[in-house]
Amino acid sequence: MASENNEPRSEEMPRKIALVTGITGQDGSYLTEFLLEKGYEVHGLIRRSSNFNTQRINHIYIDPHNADKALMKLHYADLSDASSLRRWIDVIKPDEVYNLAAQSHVAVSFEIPDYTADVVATGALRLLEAVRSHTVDSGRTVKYYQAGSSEMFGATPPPQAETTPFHPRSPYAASKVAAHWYTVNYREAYGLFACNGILFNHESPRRGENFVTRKITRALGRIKVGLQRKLFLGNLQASRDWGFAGDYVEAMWMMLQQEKADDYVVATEESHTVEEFLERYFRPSEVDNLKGDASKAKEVLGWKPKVGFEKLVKMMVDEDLALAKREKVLVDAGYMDAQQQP
Ligand code: NDP
Ligand code: GDR
Repeated sequence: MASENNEPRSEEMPRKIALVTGITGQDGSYLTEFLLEKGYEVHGLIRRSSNFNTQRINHIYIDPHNADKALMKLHYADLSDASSLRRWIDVIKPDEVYNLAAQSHVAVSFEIPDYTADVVATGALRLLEAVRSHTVDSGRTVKYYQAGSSEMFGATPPPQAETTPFHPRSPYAASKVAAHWYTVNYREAYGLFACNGILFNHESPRRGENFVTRKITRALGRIKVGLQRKLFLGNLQASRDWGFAGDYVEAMWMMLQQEKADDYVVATEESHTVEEFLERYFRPSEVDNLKGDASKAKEVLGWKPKVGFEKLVKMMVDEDLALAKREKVLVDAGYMDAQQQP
């Protein structure tokens, strides 16, 4: 079970420090909220973008000049830049590192395979190496979490557990398999406290708008208020085990609170299909059916999902309907183009 020493610190106990890559993403935002709630100081690595990319964390951002209250701090870095990773680890001296950064879209990985491998596979290796060399030079202990994926199982039939063989079906999934084994190797070769979470799909109102669940709920809201007429989808035969991102970030943290570093499947153990189909969205090779077996996480970590499929869908539909209504106000006032599609 999770140890208790991560609760908010008393005056004399130093706060735990976490470093989160991918902090601006769906999971990064939920994990940061969770860790701040636990009393951590959270440092996030963000990449430079010509547009602001911090929408998911703006609500928890406090200007660093307000030193007592600003417990989330942001730094520029990139998983393709090893020097930035090592430098920030030396400066921040984290107790825990969560590697959530990725080019995380499976279909897009067929379009940019080289870049996907560089960030997802070699990026993880760069971060592991930065952590390892920092621990050697400083004598400190740093725990590492790697964001693995059910996509690694790919063509292997369900239910998929920790012992199920990987059979990746995309450049993204093959890169995640490499990252998985780099993590195992650093644990075995150097004794690093490094864990792989093998997480099945998890969604939320903060999900990227080109993943299928969000694409559907976003369109539903817009169609309902008259901002959109059609929704184009791909393979509706595909089955996925969909959970709520807020539940899954807790499992990440729990893994790093154990005595021993290990790998865990995190899933709801329920599977559902996508309900519409359009041929032009078919991918070159497709993952048909994913349904996790999370028995180990339940037994060892004491983790279980709080939000089921129906509650998740309702949560996303409600939020996207409210968002579409706000958009409608802007369209009606002439501040936004009605054709502007997500
Ligand atoms: P998102 O796509 O929402 O977030 C990805 C994050 O990675 C963003 O913060 C993004 O920054 C950042 N990033 C992308 N490229 C780089 C780079 N080169 N250097 C530094 N940061 C970069 O993903 P999720 O939050 O949904 O997922 C988190 C992790 O978990 C990912 O590794 C994903 O592959 C994995 N995963 C996700 C699952 C899910 O169902 N959500 C299931 C299993 C695994 P920016 O905001 O600038 O784009
Ligand atoms: P996935 O998520 O590939 O499982 O990867 P996505 O939501 O993109 O696809 C799920 C399934 O829905 C089918 N599909 C469509 N997908 C998209 N994006 N758009 C469509 O219009 C559409 N129509 C049908 C897909 O073919 C697929 O079968 C997600 C990512 O978060 C990964 O980073 C993560 O590792 C895995 O989940 C677990």
